[in-house]
This record gives sequence, structure tokens and C-alpha cells, in this order.
Amino acid sequence: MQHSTQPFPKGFLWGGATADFQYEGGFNEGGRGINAQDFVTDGSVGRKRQITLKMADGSRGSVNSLESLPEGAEPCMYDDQYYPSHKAVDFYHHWKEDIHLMAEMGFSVFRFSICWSRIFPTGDELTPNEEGLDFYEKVIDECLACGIEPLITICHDEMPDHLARHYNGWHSRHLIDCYVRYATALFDRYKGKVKYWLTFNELNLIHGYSKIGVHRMDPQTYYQAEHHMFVASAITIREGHKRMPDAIFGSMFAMSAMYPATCKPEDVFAWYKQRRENYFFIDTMARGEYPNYAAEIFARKNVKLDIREGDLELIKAYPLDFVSFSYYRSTTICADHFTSIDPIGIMGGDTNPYLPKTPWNWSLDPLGLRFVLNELYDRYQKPVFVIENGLGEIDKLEEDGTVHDPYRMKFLSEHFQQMKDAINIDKVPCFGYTMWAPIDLVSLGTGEMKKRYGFVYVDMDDKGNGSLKRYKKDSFDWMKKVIASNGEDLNY
Ligand code: BGP
Repeated sequence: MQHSTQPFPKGFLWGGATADFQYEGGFNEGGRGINAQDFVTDGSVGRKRQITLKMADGSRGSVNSLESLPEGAEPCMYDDQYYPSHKAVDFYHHWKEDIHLMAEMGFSVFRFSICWSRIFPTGDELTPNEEGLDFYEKVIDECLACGIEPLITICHDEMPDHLARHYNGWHSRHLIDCYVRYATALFDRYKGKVKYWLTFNELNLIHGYSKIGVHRMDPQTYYQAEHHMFVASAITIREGHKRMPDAIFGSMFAMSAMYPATCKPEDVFAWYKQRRENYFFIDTMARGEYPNYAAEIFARKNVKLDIREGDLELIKAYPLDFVSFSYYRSTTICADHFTSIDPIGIMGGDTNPYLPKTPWNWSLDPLGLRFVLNELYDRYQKPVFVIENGLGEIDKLEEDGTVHDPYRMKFLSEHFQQMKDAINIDKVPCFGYTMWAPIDLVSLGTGEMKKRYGFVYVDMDDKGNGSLKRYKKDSFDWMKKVIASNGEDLNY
């Protein structure tokens, strides 16, 4: 296969991505309100993360993040449980040090998310929490002083617990007003400083209470909640453009590649339909209208949306300016035995027998990134941004403070080559890359710390023990070299 030996285009944005509840901590500091993510325990591959509950009869219970809450049960924290969001890896107190490490690597962009309940502790207040706004302003100012563009995810899989508990989260239209008030408070404060914004994270990756606040996990509830998020995103883009004419807006979608398991027509058609289940969310937000195939999905899943006057016009008038996505792996779809792992029927698929896997069973597929970049640009003709990509691996901190991670350099080098090929050979206008996650942080899927992604090792274990000291891994200097050559030199 032909490969590009040219560097990336001039001005290409290089950086890293994080999310507040996996990175920030400080859960009871600075006036932050309790977040729906604060009830989610740690876990592992064989032990799913749980939302701990007080059951209707007062007893203790729990459900995993894909399940409905039992009737009358309420999320509740217990002292003998470890909740990773509370401390995470303490960016709240390490922000300056971490930003300087990113600057040392030559980052030109840092994607982070703002914690909604740090700005509006319950979500129902009419004025924002000044301490919260101030914290992120310091982060933004430090980035700018270091030559790093801040790229903000307004809402990354989280929300004030009050809105989840009392309104059934995004199932309620009330959330549209709360979210727009929150987003516009950010715009009013950070305009002139922040150009790149994402309204949501991975709307096509299913999680329940902790992410979108819903108590029941069924298609009717889910798609109704998503409809409200589509409307909220559209209004937010309208308000954002009004206040910040230079700003551009995206939303992030989980777009790891998907292939038919074989060339049997049944497998190919099953793949096509499953990919569309996934594309439904980005199709609606990027094209500005529900796709024609939504009718088939809604009929099959018995969904009847409550769409109010003006909703569809808003979605149409304010679509995404650019398309951003996460890419980690690829899966295969087989007609015979596809079963979704979520109750909505979106996620699922098998591992690809042709590909090596990580200890977490994620298939490594660099070419899949080129495939997805082409797929997305063909579909929308909007600029694209690789907003999450990285390798979760087990790293070892040596006694002398070094960490040798050749597997990470290999992974990134191969993915960068494919991204370069997509840009320079296929002519896909991809304008940036933010690696997940430059500083080690807590895994979303398993709540573990040992699934590490960073260029920087953080001394903390799966239960939150450790000094939180930061150590540069070998990949740190390698990334510095890659960025300095604007991706021309990918050798490791
Ligand atoms: C994405 C999320 C991130 C992140 C990443 C890696 O889906 O947007 O928050 O965590 O996946 O997944 P994990 O942490 O499960 O390894």
C-alpha cells in the first residue's frame, strides 16, 4: 500500500484529550455540586462498574451503568466504596503542572471537559458558580500562555445529579433550558479565548443514569432523551455563533470501525444496518435532520418521539460545523449471532480475528482509522477532527522513575501514518488530533487506573492509592519529536 512521506498540513493541531470526571477530582471543592458520575464505583473487565443505590425498602443495592434503576431506588454513596470521580488523578490541583507537561511536548491543542455541576451545582440555579468559572478560566489562560488552544467539551457523559434524580435527566425537556443556560454562561465568560467547542461526547455510546440521567433504559426513553440533546445542541450552536462569530462547533461520536464478518450478503447487510444504528446520531446532528432510516429504527423499537413545534427547524438550522470522533479499534458484525450489549441495540460486535488485541480485548487496527476518516468525510463533507485515539495498556514504573512503553509509540506511529495517508493521499480535510489521554487517568469503561493511556505516568492504583506524582514515559519524548517534525518523523 502506498504511504505518504510528507508531514501533516501546516497548522495541524496536535494535542491530547481528557474528561472531567476521569481526570479532575476535587468533587467537593470549589462549590462543585454532586454529579451523576459520583455514584459510579471502580470495576474491572470481569466486574462491571456499579451505580450504588438505596433501594425503595432502604436496603443497599446497585446496578451497572446500562441497567434501569429499580422502582423507588435512588443513587447513594457508601463509605466503604471507592468512587473514582471523587479524586480522579487530581487535575484540580495539578492543572498547572499538567499543562506545562503538555506544552513541553509541543501541544497546540488541549481538549478537556467542563464539569456541569462545577458551574451549576444542581443545574437549576439561574446564575453560575463563580469559583467554578474561575477554575476553568485559569486553565484556559494557562493553555493560551503556553501556546495551546483550549478545546472544550461542554458535556462529557456527565450531569448534575439533581437534574438526573428529580427530572429523569435528559428525558425531560426541562434539561434543554438548563443546558443552554450552562453553555451560554461558558460562552459569555470565555468568548475571545476559546474557539473550538463540542456540545456532547459520544451520544452514540450508550450509558444510562450516570451519563444522561435517565432512570429507565429502554429505547423509548433513550431516543426521547437524545432528541432533547439534539435540540439543546442546536440552540447552543445558535447562541455560540451569535456570541462568538469565530468559534466552531462539533460534537463527538464513537466511530471505531465496523466490518462485515464475511462477504456473505447477510453479514454485509447486517453490518450495514448496524453501522447505521450507530450513524443515526451523527447523521441527525451533522446533516441537520433525522435520516430517512430513522422511521425503520423507531418502528422496530416501538419508539414514538414527542417532537414539539420548532424542534426540527432548530436541528436543521444549526448543524455541526465539523465532525469529530473517537477511534480506538474495530469490530465485526455477523448476521447469525449479533446481540447488542446494551438495551437500546446500538453497541456490539465481535473482535476481528485478523488483528492483535490489547489486554482489554480491543482489536488494534490502524488502517481502520484511515477507513473511518474517509467514511466520515464522504458522508458529510465537513472538516474532521480525530478527537480521541490511544492505547490503554499496562505500564510499569521502574525504580529509577522511567516507564518504557514501546507498544504505545508503535500504536501511535501506525495510527499517525494512516491519518497522514488519509490527509495527504485521500485528501480528507482532517485538521487536528487529540490523543486520549496525555496524562494517565481513570478508565471510563472499567474504572481502573491500570488501563493507562498517557505520555505521563501518574502514581495511583486502582483504588486511588498513590502519590499522584507525574513521571514522563519514553513516549513523552517521542511525541515531542513527532510534533516538532509536524508528523514527518514517525520513527520509534
Ligand atoms: C471514550 C470516552 C472516554 C475514554 C475512552 C477510553 O469512549 O469518551 O471518556 O475513557 O473512551 O475508554 P476507556 O476509558 O474505557 O478505556
